[in-house]
Amino acid sequence: MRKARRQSASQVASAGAPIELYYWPTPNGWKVSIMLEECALPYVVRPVDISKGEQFTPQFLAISPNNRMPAIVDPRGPGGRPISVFESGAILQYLGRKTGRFYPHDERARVAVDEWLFWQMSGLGPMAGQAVHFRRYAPRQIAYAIARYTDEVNRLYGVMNARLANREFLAGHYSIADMACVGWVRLAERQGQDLAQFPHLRRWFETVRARDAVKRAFAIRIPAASAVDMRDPRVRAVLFGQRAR
Ligand SMILES: N[C@@H](CCC(=O)N[C@@H](CS)C(=O)NCC(=O)O)C(=O)O
Repeated sequence: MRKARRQSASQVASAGAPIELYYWPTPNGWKVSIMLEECALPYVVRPVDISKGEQFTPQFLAISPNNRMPAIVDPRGPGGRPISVFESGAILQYLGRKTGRFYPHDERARVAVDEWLFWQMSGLGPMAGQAVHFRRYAPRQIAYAIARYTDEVNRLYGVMNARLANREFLAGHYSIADMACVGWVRLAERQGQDLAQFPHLRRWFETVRARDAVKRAFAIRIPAASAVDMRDPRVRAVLFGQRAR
């Protein structure tokens, strides 16, 4: 794990110990960089090069036992002591509780945010991930698998589109639920989706991605990530066919 070259405004603005963000530029990583930027929390990016297997180092597994990024270490956690958090949904909720922002206290409003956050975690993310895998990365094109996941993502986009027909954001007000979804919709084309079919979803996507914090989060560059070639057998051996260790 190396330090990112670029530091955003909120990273340099505060003199306090920053939150460490274990990160690679994917939709799951973007969720957390967006929330950190939205809350102007000081943070430092610790790239985890998942194409090289850095997610399997003992140091990383100690904070993220599922060998997946993102994860965070907050040096000023509960009781003023450090805490690590893995799973992007848990991180968003933690940061929401810590800052009191984008995760309402009112129980009805919080339930709505949780519904759409869990919907993303259990539906949109995994299904879109599988759609991309079978459309782009599988060693051969399997029509049944491509149709199954592309159709399911299409259904999920339809659910979001209907939800957004009469409200600005997924849970009413802008929240961690929107942050969880926007990175996936950003990659709609790779999932075989056309936003022209979903006008309310497209309006929401344009609104969310135009936010300054979201722009800053999407602008974080990890040069090694741009250089990854998913056809490289060494990369494929790391990422695909993982079994219990
Ligand atoms: N449910 C996890 C999923 C995270 C996840 O799938 N991360 C991927 C990149 S998007 C990863 O770290 N992959 C490493 C690997 O496959 O070994 C979360 O939301 O945090």
